[in-house]
Amino acid sequence: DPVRPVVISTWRHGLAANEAAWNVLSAGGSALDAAEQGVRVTESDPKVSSVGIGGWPDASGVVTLDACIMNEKGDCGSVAAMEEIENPITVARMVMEKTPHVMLVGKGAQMFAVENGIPKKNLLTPNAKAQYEKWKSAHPDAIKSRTINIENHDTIGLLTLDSQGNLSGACTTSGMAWKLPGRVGDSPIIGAGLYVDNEVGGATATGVGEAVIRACGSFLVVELMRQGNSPEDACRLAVERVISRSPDWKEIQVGFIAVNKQGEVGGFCIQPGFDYAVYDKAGGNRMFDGKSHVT
Ligand code: SD4
Repeated sequence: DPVRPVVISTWRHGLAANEAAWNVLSAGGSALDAAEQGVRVTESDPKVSSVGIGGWPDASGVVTLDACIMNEKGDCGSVAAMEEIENPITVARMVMEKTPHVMLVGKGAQMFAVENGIPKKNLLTPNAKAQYEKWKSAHPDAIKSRTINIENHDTIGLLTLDSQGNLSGACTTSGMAWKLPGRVGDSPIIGAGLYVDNEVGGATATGVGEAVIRACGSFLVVELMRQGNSPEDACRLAVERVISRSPDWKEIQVGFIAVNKQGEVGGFCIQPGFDYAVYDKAGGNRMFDGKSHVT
């Protein structure tokens, strides 16, 4: 096939994730394996402050992780508010493959991971701890308020089209820095942070999760592609829907990326500043600036 395989993922840290996903795909591996292996790189990079180890903690200083995964058969798995497990995407995949459930949260998700041989690990790096302490001393009452940081929202969502033409996706995050304890965003929610339909395409989201959840963002992008829109047009129309349901849209960022069954890709966001990484045969691994509603 002249187009396949294709990998697309959110933000600049997507380049390294794409590389790992591409290694799986170019060896003939599956879209699902590639999606998992790709985002594991980001989860395990302590320098990425919004995913996995090194992620910034919640308002009580605890790192909690959210992730979900979906394959070409429509199977899906998810974990949310999980502590001390470095690679939540792998646990999400285990939920998908080893249980009759889709989603496990909190202590139960962690117990399930440990029972399946994944060791617990401290995820709060010295740098993340220092950032937390700085924020905490500037916002002593923040745990009682709804103050959230909107800059640190660089979730990785990654979509794969393998050489057989199958689609999969993965999405993983530490969520919004300084979130209220127990808060879960869009990233582990199938249809919000991620959706894949093997007949149509896949989509994933980044940004303020509450706004994405209210619009069923990623599901909406896929449905818009089903109606004949290109990936970019579908992302743009979904961003417009998010805006129409978010009175605070001028203050928030939301971005979507998508790939369709033909291997075409696209992205769109509210505010300038969102970029995404695409890896394909024709162009190699490179960044694109997401077109934005605000220009
Ligand atoms: C969330 N969408 O928890 C995530 C945050 C994020 O890039 O970083 N998105 O709301």
